[in-house]
Amino acid sequence: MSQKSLFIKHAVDSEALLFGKFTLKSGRESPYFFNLGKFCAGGALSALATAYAETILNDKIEFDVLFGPAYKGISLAALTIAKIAELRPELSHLSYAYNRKEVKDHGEGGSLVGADLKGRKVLIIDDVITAGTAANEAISIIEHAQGNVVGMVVAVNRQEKLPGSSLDALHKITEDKNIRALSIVDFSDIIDYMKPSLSSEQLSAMNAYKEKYC
Ligand code: OMP
Repeated sequence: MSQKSLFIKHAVDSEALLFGKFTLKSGRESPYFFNLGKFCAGGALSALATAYAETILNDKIEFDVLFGPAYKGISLAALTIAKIAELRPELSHLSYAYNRKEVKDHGEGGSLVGADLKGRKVLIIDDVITAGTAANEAISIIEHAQGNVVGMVVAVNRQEKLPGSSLDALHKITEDKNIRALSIVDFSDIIDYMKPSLSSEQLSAMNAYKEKYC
């Protein structure tokens, strides 16, 4: 089974990938939803970390720090950087960082935790990209800390085109910044893999959504 198919199978088994009617952050009504929070069992999380780690390693992207934006990105960055060290011990020096949503005014203070970002090559890890709002916020945080963003990896690229652009948010943002765009799977992979298991209504809703927004 390919890495993409295996990931989609895990997502369906964990009920992270659902089909029906869902309202997105953008207000759009979508026939599918990917809820990464459902990867909560140890085995599923290990498979998730492997899928991210292999996507990153196969790309051969060079980076120093894996940055996971709060909240969901935090555990993703920790799990994935540990999995990379497990798969490739020579990369054990790579580290991770994340932001807090609330600035801490005691102890070490500040809103960034983990590896220093200043002057380092930073790869952003996140769950899903739709309109790119979360991605742009993460880029601002890293640039403010004088880190150099070198790429972005997501589990699911929903491939929805930005208004007035021929590109989806992941490719528009990464092309504008001249950085790498990585995803474990895209919306089109989900349609391909799920085709035999969806009802004809579900499949036509998925194709209609793709036609309208992608
Ligand atoms: P953007 O910030 O618009 O790119 O949307 C990404 C965010 O939308 C994710 O981090 C989630 O909070 C949420 N989301 C999902 O988790 N899964 C989906 O399938 C779709 C969305 C969404 O609302 O667009």
